[in-house]
This record gives sequence, structure tokens and C-alpha cells, in this order.
Amino acid sequence: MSRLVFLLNGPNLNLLGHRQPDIYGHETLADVERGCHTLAATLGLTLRFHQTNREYELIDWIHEARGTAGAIIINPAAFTHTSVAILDALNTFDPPVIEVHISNIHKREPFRHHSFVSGRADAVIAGCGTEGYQLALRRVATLMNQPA
Ligand code: CA2
Repeated sequence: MSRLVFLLNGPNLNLLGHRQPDIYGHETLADVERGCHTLAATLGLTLRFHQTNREYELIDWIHEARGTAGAIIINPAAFTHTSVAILDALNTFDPPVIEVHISNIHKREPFRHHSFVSGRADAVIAGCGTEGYQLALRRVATLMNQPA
């Protein structure tokens, strides 16, 4: 299995660490990216880390991951709750998919309780803060190290 991992982030996550620290913490997305690259290296994974405010870019990266990546970790942000298109794209990707949310979406407004992406995800991590990304990387490494 390919040890390349796509870690994809959706809209407004570029503001991480700059607004609403009570919900999303003080780490910036650059901090998260740095930490994930460091951990990925120790786990023997190669990481492609992306963020976009555009739905189609997430879909294009999921398509790019097909045939090249061994896993996708995705925080689709608000698209979690709206995007059948992202679900459809993930359904074309066979290796593990892990959905990450920094906040516990189930403890928040009712409109955040439903995730289209969870219909495809092999695991969902929510409410662990930015540590959730690291937990997802560790889970990916575990899955990749399991015999086929
Ligand atoms: O908890 C999460 O990770 C979310 O995916 C974050 C999304 C939200 O729409 C989901 O319901 C849960 C929002 C991302 C916005 O990120 C910001 C970060 C800092 C300041 C403002 C927005």
C-alpha cells in the first residue's frame, strides 16, 4: 500500500489560531502542518497537506489521491454538513478515509450534527482539538502496517 497520505482541509481553516480560539484553539494551520509533517516522517509516511476555501479543489485533490495515495485524512469543515459532491468523490477512493473535526460537532448546533462524509469515513475523530490530526496519522500508520 502506498505510504502517501493526503491531508485535506476545507473552508476557513486557514483562519485557525487567528479567530475563535475558544472553539478551535491557538495553533495556526501552519503549526498543524509542521507538526503533521514531523509526525508523518517518524511514522514513515509521506504527507501532502492542503487547505482550500473551494469545494471543487477538495474534489480535485481527492481525484488526484485515487491511484496514488494510501489514505486520505480530511477535515471538510462546513462542507461536512452540505456536500454530497465530496461524499461522491470519497466513494471513488478505496483506501482508508479518516474524517477529522477539531471541535466536537455533536456538542454544537444541530446543523453540525449530520456529516455526509461520515457515510464514507472509516473513522471519525471529533473534539480532540488539533491533536485529532495527529491521532488520524497514527491510525493511518496502524492500518498501513496491518497485513493485507
Ligand atoms: O471542528 C471542526 O474541525 C469543523 O470542521 C470546523 C468547521 C465547522 O464548520 C465544522 O462544523 C466543524 C469550521 C472551520 C472554520 O475554522 C475557523 C477557524 C478559526 C477561526 C474561524 C474559523
